[in-house]
Amino acid sequence: MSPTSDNSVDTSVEETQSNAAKRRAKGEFVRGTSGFRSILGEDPDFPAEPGRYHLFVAYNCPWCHRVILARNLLGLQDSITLDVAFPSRTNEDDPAGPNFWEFNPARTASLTGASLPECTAETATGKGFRLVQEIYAAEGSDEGSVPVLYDKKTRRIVNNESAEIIRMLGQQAAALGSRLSGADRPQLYPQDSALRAEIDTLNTAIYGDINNGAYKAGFSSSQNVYAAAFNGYFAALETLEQRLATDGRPFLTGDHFTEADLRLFPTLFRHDPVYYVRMKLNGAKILDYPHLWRWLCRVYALPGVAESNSLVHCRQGYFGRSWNNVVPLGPLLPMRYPEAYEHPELAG
Ligand SMILES: N[C@@H](CCC(=O)N[C@@H](CS)C(=O)NCC(=O)O)C(=O)O
Repeated sequence: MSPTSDNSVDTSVEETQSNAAKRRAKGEFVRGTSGFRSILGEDPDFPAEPGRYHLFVAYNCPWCHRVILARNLLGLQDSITLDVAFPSRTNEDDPAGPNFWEFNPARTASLTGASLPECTAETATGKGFRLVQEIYAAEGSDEGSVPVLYDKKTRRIVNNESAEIIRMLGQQAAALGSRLSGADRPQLYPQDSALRAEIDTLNTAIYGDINNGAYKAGFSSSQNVYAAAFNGYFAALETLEQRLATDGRPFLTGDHFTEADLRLFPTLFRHDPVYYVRMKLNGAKILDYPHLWRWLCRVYALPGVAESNSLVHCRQGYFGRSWNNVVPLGPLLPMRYPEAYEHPELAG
């Protein structure tokens, strides 16, 4: 990962932690950093082997969406197993307390009034844990975030940083038993120093202004922090719109889909049906950016992308607990989502 840092964080991966407590006290949402950072295939404890690794995810989490996208696009669906937590975390009345990710396939979603078929129990540790936090606690950690890349052989956490997980899956896809041939598999971070520098630059801008910027806008309780995040978010979208418009390129760096596209997709997939309302990012819809809209539909049509997520989980997760359990049902026009992503022509 390319070191561009203060406080030794790589800002294409995570945000600086300097004065985090003071910034939070002033109403800024500051995302913490991930503690498990082993690299599969490089760390001798975690060799690349088919069928050995597992992902713990929640579909509404955009960082989880990154790793599920990488798993599917790289043809690793048979090699890497998956457990899916319920999109809303535990409530105040939960015996373990609030705000924990829970594996509970029987839990009812207020949006549908039924359980969610994609949700699973915890099937990898052999312990059948209810909470993600228990998987961390088993290794003496008080972290609790998803995604988690887990080694079923040694029953240990490998890594809980999505930027690193997608990179290592890309680099180890063949050794991990990808069902796709090298020619059919996207090269997410190709061996080309100029292209890698371009991807790194895009990653830093897209992470700071768009992926995490959306949370700074939606979760901060300071009007100034919100306004700065709002303006940064839409300025970054306009820059990407112009980037695609200049030469009509299909993907951000040109003819091929790379990591930069993969990392942008989860946020734009959530913008019109969720973030526009939930994160107060109502400056425009992606539909208002014709090249970005066609790019979104182009990526959505790639094999493995449509099934890599669920807007029902996203709506339930982002609105469920914080909006009196009443989930907004729109947008209805020009058509419902995600069906709208099958219609690049909608952007005119
Ligand atoms: N930098 C991490 C961020 C992961 C993250 O913040 N996940 C959220 C869900 S969207 C989470 O689980 N937060 C709860 C927690 O940290 O306990 C990554 O990209 O994997």
